Amino acid sequence: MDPYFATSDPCWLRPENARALLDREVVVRGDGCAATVRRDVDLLRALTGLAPVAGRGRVLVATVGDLTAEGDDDVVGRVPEGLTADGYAVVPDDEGVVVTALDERGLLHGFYALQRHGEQLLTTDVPVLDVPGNPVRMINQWDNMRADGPMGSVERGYAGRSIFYADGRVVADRSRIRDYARLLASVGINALSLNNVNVHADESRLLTEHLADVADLAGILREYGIAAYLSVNFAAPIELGGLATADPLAPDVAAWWRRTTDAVYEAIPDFGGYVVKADSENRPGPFSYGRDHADGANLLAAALEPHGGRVFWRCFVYDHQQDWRDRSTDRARAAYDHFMPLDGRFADNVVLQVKMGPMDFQVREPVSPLIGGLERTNVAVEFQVTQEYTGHQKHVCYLVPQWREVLDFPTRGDDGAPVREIAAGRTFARPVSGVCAVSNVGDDRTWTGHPLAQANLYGFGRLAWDPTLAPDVVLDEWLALTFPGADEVHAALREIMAGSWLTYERYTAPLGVGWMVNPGSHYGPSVDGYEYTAWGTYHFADRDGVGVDRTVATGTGFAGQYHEPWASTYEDVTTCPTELALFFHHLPYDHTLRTGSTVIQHIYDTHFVGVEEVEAMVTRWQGVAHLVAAEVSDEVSRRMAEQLRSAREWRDQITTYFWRKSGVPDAHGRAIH
Ligand code: GCV
Repeated sequence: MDPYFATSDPCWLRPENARALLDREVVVRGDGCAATVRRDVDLLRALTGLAPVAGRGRVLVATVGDLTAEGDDDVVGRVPEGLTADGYAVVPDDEGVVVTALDERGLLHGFYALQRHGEQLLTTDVPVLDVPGNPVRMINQWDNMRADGPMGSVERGYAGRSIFYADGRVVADRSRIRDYARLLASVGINALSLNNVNVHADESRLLTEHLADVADLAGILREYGIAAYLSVNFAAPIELGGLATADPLAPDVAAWWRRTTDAVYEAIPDFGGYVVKADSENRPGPFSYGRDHADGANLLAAALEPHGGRVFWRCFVYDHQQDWRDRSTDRARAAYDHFMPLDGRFADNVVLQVKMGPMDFQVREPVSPLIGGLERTNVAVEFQVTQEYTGHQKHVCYLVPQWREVLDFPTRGDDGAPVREIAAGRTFARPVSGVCAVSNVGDDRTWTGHPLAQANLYGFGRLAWDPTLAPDVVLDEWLALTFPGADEVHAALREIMAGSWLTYERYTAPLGVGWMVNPGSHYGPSVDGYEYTAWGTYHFADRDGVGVDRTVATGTGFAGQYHEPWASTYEDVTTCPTELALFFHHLPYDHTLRTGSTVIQHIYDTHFVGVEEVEAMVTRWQGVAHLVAAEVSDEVSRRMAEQLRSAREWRDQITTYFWRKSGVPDAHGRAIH
């Protein structure tokens, strides 16, 4: 029998959460994802010893097609309007409930919903419908095949080594991968890219030499309704094919991609497609041949198109060899400047994958203007679940509120479409749009290093499925499933986690200016760490003020990339949201913000308050730590101690730096060094 989280924490899939389901007779029809449901029910019964209890009723799991074929017209007639691919309905009948769907993936999602909502859903007396808000719900692994490269086993990974690869090969024991697929499917993820977007020589060969292993991984994912994708090297025709060029307009290059892609589909008929990072941070791309990114993306799209595959083409394209003396070049502008002129030129199976902000997953950024700008191109908004700039999974930082804010932003201004509608492809009929996120898991027993960081993986999946879910609702779901029955623990963790993103923002880089982290690692404070580098990530602090002038009138013009009213709102310092004041403006320290506080006093206040909030978190946690299993509570306690140390270091470096620069003392006379 397959293992069920044999070597790891089951996260939110604790077998006891299935009790209400297992108390009932479960009848499953079908042989695709339905077979997975059947097997998981058997596994759960074996693990818990729970058998159907007389009088508790039965749960029938079957597609609409199957019900119709069996003559269950009454149930089919009561399926609510609006069922779509991957979605499910739960319909009460005389014997209990029927979980039904148009396809077997939907059955799988319904099965996990029954575990999530238990008795409440199993005893519904009205039919319930739940369909995904986004067609594409993708996770990107940044996993490398070797651990000895500069970025280790998982680039920006904070939870141990890759669960997929070791020593240049796909791991032999794939039970952990199956458990991961189960976790992802349980929150509705339907696509997974298997390797780092920085494709090194080993990973490049996944496409050719290691194809049998990839097919095996794709087979595991298929059982859980997840399509496998590979990140590919744009220069693969040279690297793997021995050609002299990777020019997207060269016929032999196109032929190589076609042949190679045909072979992939022969091995994996339902392969999802490619993810590409090109002309970005030393990755090869079409620019080397005087071509643009539409030429590049369409090359791969043409190879994938006959098979129904897609290209996720990343828009993280900027000059990372900038001269810090040059104040006219602005990294924030880059994605829009490169891709907006190409809108309408991309093939139908190209999806532009746009990071949520114009820079790089900072704790606070405005929404990328490219998301609202594109009108004739599929878009997927990219989030980062791994906590690269938000505390490396040593700090508690529940990111769902940040993502929800991005998804709610009415970026197109007057036509009111929030990012979530654009990502869902509901504006301009873009059928393969959606959301993607960089994974935060590794082979750590808890999957995520910090046990509380599991909430971010859970939360991303839930928001990808339903982008209107409230962050607190998602948090409550996660708490109930992860710490079943522990009300005191829930109350404490709710307080600790709900506002932890804003707390993190308070004690790190102020007012949207970003960075101020140690170069390379991106952990811990170093105010000038990136100030005189080529990365385009500056704060321009001097004795008079700080911030980046991105206005049209006097700055880089970035504010002008937005639709109205945002262009004017950001342009004008009196209307620019306070939390983005230094992202858009270079302001004197004595400038009075919309909050009534000066810039310098705001910096002092938020940093002292941020640390006080972490101190309160630690105290709150200490009050309930003994109620949690020791292996979890020790891990949380250890990491919280580091969070407190680090937050104090941030506070002290930032307040001291700005006091020394400005000479303005703290109005409240607190200790600055
Ligand atoms: C995978 C940032 C990270 C890199 C990452 C890159 C990207 O620059 O620091 O590690 O590379 O983003 O998203 O491609």
